[in-house]
Amino acid sequence: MTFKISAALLLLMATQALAGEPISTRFNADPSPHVFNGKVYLYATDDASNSGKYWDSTSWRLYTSNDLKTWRDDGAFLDVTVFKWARPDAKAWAPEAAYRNGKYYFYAPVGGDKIGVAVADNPAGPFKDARSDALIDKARDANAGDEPIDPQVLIDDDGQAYLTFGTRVPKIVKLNADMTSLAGPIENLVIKGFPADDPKKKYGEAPFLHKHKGLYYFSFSTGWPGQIVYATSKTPMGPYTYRGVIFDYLKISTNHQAILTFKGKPWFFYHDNLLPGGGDHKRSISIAPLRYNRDGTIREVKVKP
Ligand code: FUB
Repeated sequence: MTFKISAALLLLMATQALAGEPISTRFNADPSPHVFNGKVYLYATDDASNSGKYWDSTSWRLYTSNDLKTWRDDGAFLDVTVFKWARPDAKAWAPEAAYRNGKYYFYAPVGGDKIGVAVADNPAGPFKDARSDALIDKARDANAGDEPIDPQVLIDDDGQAYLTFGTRVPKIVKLNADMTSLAGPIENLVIKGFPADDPKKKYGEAPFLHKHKGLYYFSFSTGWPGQIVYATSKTPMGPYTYRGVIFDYLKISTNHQAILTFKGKPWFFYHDNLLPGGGDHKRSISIAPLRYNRDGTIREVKVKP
């Protein structure tokens, strides 16, 4: 009995210590967590190497963990020069990764107007450009939107992959099975039912599409500053219906989330300004447990007293 109580207490303490704490002492942002081969790979924007005045880093950072408690900094595993079509000083923003058929794909917003895709045999790379041009190019693609950034990929149970991205107007497009080409037109993702009494409830950035018990959940930031809110649909392309808030405003200009199920439990990844010297451009990734209610709605994540 004594042992059982101690073990339960220890587990509780570990969970509490975990929630809301930066995973690293190095500035990082825009979490893109994935489980590959039983291990968590967290791809991120590198805020430590930016000027402190803007998000002008040119490389991405990788962290890995076997338990979500201890994190290893695997370094600047990739930078924008992997894409020969990109300017070497192009800003490297919120990344995404996906696995299919033995290959790992890295989706990279470059310069604010293009999304590149790189491919590797290993989740930590080395990655090489999977094409000779960008996967999404504002200047080339109809309906790519004003700012094609923040790519995120869902591979559905039937094998169809979807890419979402964009600021102010959320975009969604089907990918071919090669994961490196578009399988259809870029469409606006429609969200209905925003609360009429709150004009701040609208799409801003950070799209994230996931599936839970057969329902599609589309979460995103409402803007600058932004809350993380979500909408649901019975079909991946939508239309989606607004459902509520997952995570409240932060004291920084951006909010950017991801949801990962690891060992059967859902986790919420986000960034904040909690490290010493932190701020709008010096962010730090944290995680917290995510909970669904029985009716499928998501409980608001609270990490501060
Ligand atoms: O890190 C640069 C930008 O800040 C991202 O693309 C946005 O989602 C916001 O987090």
